[in-house]
Amino acid sequence: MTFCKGPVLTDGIDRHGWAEIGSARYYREYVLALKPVIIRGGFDHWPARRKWNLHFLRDHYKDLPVTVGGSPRKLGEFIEEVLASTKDRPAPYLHNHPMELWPAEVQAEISPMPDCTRPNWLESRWFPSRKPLTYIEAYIGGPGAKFPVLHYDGLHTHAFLMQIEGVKEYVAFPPDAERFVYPQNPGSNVSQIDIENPDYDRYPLFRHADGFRFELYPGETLFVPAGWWHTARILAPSITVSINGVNAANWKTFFGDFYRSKLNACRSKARAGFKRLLMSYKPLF
Ligand SMILES: O=C(O)CCC(=O)C(=O)O
Ligand SMILES: [Fe+2]
Repeated sequence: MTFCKGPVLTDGIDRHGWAEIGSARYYREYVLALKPVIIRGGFDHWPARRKWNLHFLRDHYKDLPVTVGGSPRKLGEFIEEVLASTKDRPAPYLHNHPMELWPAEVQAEISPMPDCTRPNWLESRWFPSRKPLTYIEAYIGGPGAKFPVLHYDGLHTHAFLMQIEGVKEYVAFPPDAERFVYPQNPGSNVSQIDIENPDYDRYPLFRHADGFRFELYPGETLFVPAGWWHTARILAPSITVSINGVNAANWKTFFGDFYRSKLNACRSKARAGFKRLLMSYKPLF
């Protein structure tokens, strides 16, 4: 069965060992070119690469708090469900879990970030924001689990997805496929397409989208460049860690989005303040 019928999905993503390609060629041919690639051997220095699997996390970190599908849970209980997950009866998918919520000793096991994620200007102290903008997230799920939407990452950041255990299948469409994937609103980074069951009557142009479909295996890092539409499903019990990034390749689009989001936040704050002022106004006569 294919992940998605209709569009042309080639399994032709490039794969390179980090030592073989080296940072200069990687940066020129993939990062600056905004071209997806899978890098092997980028995070062999992580203790997590040797130690982590679902049984290890269940046994060693069973009391860690997680929120799955809106409800608070303990990691150990959740992983029991993942181990019993099947394609027909999938366990819920823990996705975008902020690693900063877990103890420093756990975070140390996925540190430092691979060189293929650098330079990452979100890590800079000089960035005009009071708190760090990098966000490292964890994803844990079993067969049948899928990421909820086809999207590109918010604020036009790049995504780097490090696969620690299990197998995932991704689809990805280039930024210029926007008109084929029907964003929810003009300018939205979320598509209306249900990738596993596309409604071609409502979204006929989706048949014309050209993209990639490929699998991600343990030890591999997937680079999803800014603006690339993508989503994933799990084929074998899976642990992934991600970080988002900004560098010369996406600085302009990132900063445009960042500036607009700050402006909109200021505008709604000002509107709320003005409304409060009007409500509290009592005529003197
Ligand atoms: O591996 C996945 O589930 C996809 C994650 C993703 O695209 C995201 O968090 O933005
Ligand atoms: Fe994403």
